[in-house]
Amino acid sequence: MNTKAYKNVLVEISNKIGFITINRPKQLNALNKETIEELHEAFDGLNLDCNVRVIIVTGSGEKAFVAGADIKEFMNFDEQQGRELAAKGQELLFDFVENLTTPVIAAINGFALGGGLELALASHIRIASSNAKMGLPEVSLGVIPGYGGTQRLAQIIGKGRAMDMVLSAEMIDAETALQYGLVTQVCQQEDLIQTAVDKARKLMRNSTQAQAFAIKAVNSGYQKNGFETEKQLFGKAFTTQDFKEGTTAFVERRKPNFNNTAIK
Ligand code: DAK
Repeated sequence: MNTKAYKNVLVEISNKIGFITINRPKQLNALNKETIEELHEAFDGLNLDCNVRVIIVTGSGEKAFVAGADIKEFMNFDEQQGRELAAKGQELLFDFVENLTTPVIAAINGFALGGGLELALASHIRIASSNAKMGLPEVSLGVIPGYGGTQRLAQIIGKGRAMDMVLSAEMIDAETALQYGLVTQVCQQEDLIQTAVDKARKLMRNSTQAQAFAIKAVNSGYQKNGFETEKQLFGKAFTTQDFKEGTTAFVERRKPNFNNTAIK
């Protein structure tokens, strides 16, 4: 067994499975810039390692997979920084994971919100524990999903359900996620990693080369301009008063007071 530890991410290889654990449990594994960079390195390393046939990504602790991008970090970004980080984040992590040649299973062990759900959406297979809660709360913060969520959620569960989740900012539970096809399996939290390992073992019976081709073929049907539009509008959201209000309200633990009479 090999292990490599970063500051915010644990990496381990066991029986041809690469395990990545996002390890900021006190912040509910929120994705700051450093964690995104470490995740990029970790995924890249495992993908290039011939001994690794499947990657399982999960969150540390019992409460969260990832509770979103780190709000405290991005709340002071301007339009340019927002657009750049959206582009960089997508390139380094979300598009990167989606296009890996090694199958990636997201083992969703609790809250998967915002950027956390977007990471799960970029993964090839999603399995959730029964306590998991999933959602894209961005519009409650005055911003929109910026890591591919507006595109991948609709691709996976359909436009109608995606619109409902994105516009309401509401979370759904694991059973609803299963019914929507957002995840393909639900199990008890204590069984989650074993369930993901069992799935990984099943994947390993098949041709790695063919799986790499299949990932590419499936993804190629979804390459559209929507991702570009998402990046631009995400950046634009950073110029609004509502974004400042939404993120400040989160930090101050109060409800946001949006100026909803403003001209759109
Ligand atoms: N960022 C930073 N800290 C977070 C966090 C987050 N997303 N989520 C939780 N935390 C921190 C809390 O602030 C708290 O820290 P302390 O106050 O103890 O220092 C700690 O984690 C524990 O959280 P709570 O005390 O709030 O725990 P509860 O059980 O009461 O609530 C919760 C759990 C998951 C319901 C709640 O923490 C929550 O609502 N969290 C925020 C969920 C959320 O809105 N996530 C962000 C969605 S927006 C970008 C591209 C994409 C994005 C961003 C940027 N660029 C290209 C720039 C994506 C944005 C999002 O993900």
